Amino acid sequence: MAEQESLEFGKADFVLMDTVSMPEFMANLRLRFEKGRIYTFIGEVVVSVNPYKLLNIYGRDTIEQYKGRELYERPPHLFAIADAAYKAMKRRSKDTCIVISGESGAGKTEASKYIMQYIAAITNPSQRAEVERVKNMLLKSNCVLEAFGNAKTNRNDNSSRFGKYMDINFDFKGDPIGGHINNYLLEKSRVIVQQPGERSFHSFYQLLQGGSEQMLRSLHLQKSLSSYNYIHVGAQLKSSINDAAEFRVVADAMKVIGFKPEEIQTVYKILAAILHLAIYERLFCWIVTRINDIIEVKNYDTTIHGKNTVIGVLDIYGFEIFDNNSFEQFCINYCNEKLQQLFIQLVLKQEQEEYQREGIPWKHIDYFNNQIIVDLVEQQHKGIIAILDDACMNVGKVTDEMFLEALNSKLGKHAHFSSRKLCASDKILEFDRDFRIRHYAGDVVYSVIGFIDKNKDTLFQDFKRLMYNSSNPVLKNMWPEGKLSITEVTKRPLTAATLFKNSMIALVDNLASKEPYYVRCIKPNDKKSPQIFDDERCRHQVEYLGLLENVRVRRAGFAFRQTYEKFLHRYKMISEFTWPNHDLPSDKEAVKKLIERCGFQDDVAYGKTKIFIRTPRTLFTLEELRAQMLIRIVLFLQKVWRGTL
Ligand code: AD9
Ligand code: MG
Repeated sequence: MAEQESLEFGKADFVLMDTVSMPEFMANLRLRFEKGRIYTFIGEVVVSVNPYKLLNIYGRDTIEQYKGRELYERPPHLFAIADAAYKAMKRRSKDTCIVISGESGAGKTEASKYIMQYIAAITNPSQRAEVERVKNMLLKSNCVLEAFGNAKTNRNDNSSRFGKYMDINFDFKGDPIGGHINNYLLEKSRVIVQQPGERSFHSFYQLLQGGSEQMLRSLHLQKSLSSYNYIHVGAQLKSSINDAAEFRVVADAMKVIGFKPEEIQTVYKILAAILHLAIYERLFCWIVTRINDIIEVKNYDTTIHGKNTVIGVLDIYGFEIFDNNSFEQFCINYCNEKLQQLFIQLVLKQEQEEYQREGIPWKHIDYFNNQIIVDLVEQQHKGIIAILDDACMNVGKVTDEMFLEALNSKLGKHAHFSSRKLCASDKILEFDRDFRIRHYAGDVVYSVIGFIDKNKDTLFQDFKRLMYNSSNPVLKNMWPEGKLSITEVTKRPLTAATLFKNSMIALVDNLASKEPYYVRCIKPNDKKSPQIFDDERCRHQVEYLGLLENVRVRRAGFAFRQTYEKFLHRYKMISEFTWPNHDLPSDKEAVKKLIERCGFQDDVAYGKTKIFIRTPRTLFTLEELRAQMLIRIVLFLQKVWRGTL
């Protein structure tokens, strides 16, 4: 449990609440927010509330306080969890991942950047030039991807319009040696249409505001933003964004990462071309591929250097409800359902199932399992994506309305699906346009308009061939399908929704194979204000994120578990009953004896095959005892060897 700060700041770990209730949870969250304590633990999960102001808690001195310390030793912070993930990776050669979730504007992207900065700051103590170069590239890649993949929305001035999962690879010394970025479904329709109050991607404004006169002239662009259809509305919006300054930062970052001058020039040429022509996603994917080419680990010989381990950081678009929700929001919200399901699987479900399996006394804790919504979207043959694909496969003209009709007839009885046709009295829904999904985080009304076209995602083959035949190697690279023969081309490509579904399933499998750490972000108000803690909005997020259930499971639960055999293997030197071998009837009996000997019997439970330890402190005391015994054993052996015994 977290080191207690003064109680005037509230409880540093929700596990310490007197009673686990929503009012007490909210009172603690509010108190801490008002006192500038934006982080609170639930065991190893960090709950973060967006402060909407710069806090002086990310500097070198704070980093030093967290470096190498155990999670519970310091007040809650992103650095504590980053350090825990790093230690698990280094000490136990475990691949770990940090999953950051929360709705749009809750602070995920900022959190991911602080985590990366922390990892960069604590690694490479010997200042190896190559490692420094890698670290610099990894950090700078954020800035480039944000320029091309983020935009001002009504929820967030710097909203991620793509999902990002970044692996950082480490060598046996624990220093970063490379990385890899997976990007998920860019909201490319934003290039052409933006909702009132929103902008297109930052990159366009940066180029027009920050590019030199000469550069703009060579690209046949005018500095006046109002000349361009796609961006002139967004350009009139007031915001805190300084596009001209950002242009230089991004151009510099591309240079540092290792983009060649002619590549950077082509990027801007294409950006200029897009202002006349509907191809941005290709450019974005090419930039990600190019960064990956440069940052991927090369020439790592595991036989010489040992295992190459990974910390993954996931920062994906948050759950969102707009006035007008389309195919993109449908994908984004489905993605959030998948991540919530992973959290349930890992933190709530598996935990409870293990206690049951091991016969540990356990009072079941109820929680809402959103698997039913995940199935509604992704189930084969029956889910919304399957129904959408069916509609797209039909020969002949299929309209969005016909797709809605198919949804109604196949999903009419589903508890989480409705449309105006099915509940005629519902005034919010348009008759032949909208359907509603009851998501884990709230109801969202989607307009079917554009679903079919966006799912088919057709780019004419002639156009791809034209691009492939370009004399510019960068352009050629972006359209590899341009070289396909007619017969290959007529094969039906996977639809956008199915591709997205497959990438989500792969992402969740990947995360589930690693040791997960969680940051759960909360947005305190919808006004981007550092002063307002909107109780209603926060309570809603605490509810749907399942945080109270998380506290209950954690409180009833055990921080550490290990099979009796492995536990003995590690700690048997602590007790004379178990060292060097025990003569008790079973390993379980031997572990019991050892635990009683140390006086920890009140902090453990004995399962069928595993010992469960409630508080981390007990484990750390065991570790200390083990270290002391090892020193004594080594000294003893030295004496034996020297013959001085
Ligand atoms: V979205 O799903 O990409 O639309 P995020 O990523 O959850 O969203 P983001 O990290 O971009 O939100 O945070 C939104 C804004 O809140 C930032 O631009 C900052 O102005 C502000 N913010 C977030 N976290 C912090 C923080 N730790 N300190 C100060 C913060 N400001
Ligand atoms: Mg973001």
